[in-house]
Amino acid sequence: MSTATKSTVKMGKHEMEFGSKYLGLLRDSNDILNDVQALHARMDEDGYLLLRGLQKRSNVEAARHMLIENLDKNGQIDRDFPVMDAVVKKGSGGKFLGGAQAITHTPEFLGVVDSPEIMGFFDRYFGEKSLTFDFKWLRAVGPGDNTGAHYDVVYMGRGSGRLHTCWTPLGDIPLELGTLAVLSGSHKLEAYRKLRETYGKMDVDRDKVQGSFSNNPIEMVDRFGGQWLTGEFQMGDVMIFGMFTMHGSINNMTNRYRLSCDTRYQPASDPVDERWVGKNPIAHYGWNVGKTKTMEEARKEWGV
Ligand SMILES: O=C(O)CCC(=O)C(=O)O
Repeated sequence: MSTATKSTVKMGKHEMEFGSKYLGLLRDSNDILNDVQALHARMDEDGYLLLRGLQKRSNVEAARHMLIENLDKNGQIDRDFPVMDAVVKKGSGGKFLGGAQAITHTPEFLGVVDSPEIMGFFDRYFGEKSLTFDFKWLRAVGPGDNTGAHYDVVYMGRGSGRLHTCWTPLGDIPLELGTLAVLSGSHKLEAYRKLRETYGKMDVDRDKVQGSFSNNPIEMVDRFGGQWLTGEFQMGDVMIFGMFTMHGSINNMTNRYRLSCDTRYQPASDPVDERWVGKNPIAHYGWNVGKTKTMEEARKEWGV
């Protein structure tokens, strides 16, 4: 089980208490790490795999250093504090660095997300050679920020049905820094079926709808069931989940950057979503371009 030092967390404007029906702790799957069948059964049951210390801590530390040095060069770090604490300079805020190849294609960064540890894990998990997208999602999440609840399929659903996300903390992340949270049950509970068949069929570039389903975690549990799960993370840990596991993150309540990346893996023999591979991946091209339907409007149409 994960540990937690706080008894409540906030996601957007909403507070949730550990031990209530809304919030619990993630469980890790290290006990079954070498049993591929058990890992698949666990993924099917929980919708995620938390693997502690899968990556080498020294590799993650090197990527963290490189990233903070880059933010510092960019004037985003408050130098009144130790630089490696990544305290956000006044006037700077959160930064999405997805696709910023000057950072995401450095040996330090690739040394984590393309490491033999993670590629080897997915080779074993899929029972065949795996590949990872060339596009890498990287986040420097600023004070007060969080990510709303969503399924990843709406952003990258054009290729393999076996695509998985791997969320990697680039630093030790206590709850107050804003950890990843998954909505257990959202990948398979019957109450989520309509949601999976409407929202889950959407493609943000084709349909021009906002991508995030909700920033109200309480409403989701009350309407559809399941429970939000989160916990503290250390460098080396990874969270792996499928395209239909609803997830988001809790608020960063500190003055520091929460640094993490999310990268994608699939069997190499499966079709690949063309937006995310190649020397200069196309990435999103229609999302938030021109007239965009709000999620509120779309949800009304879908009846969810
Ligand atoms: O790190 C976050 O805040 C969100 C991560 C996410 O959405 C993902 O891993 O797909």
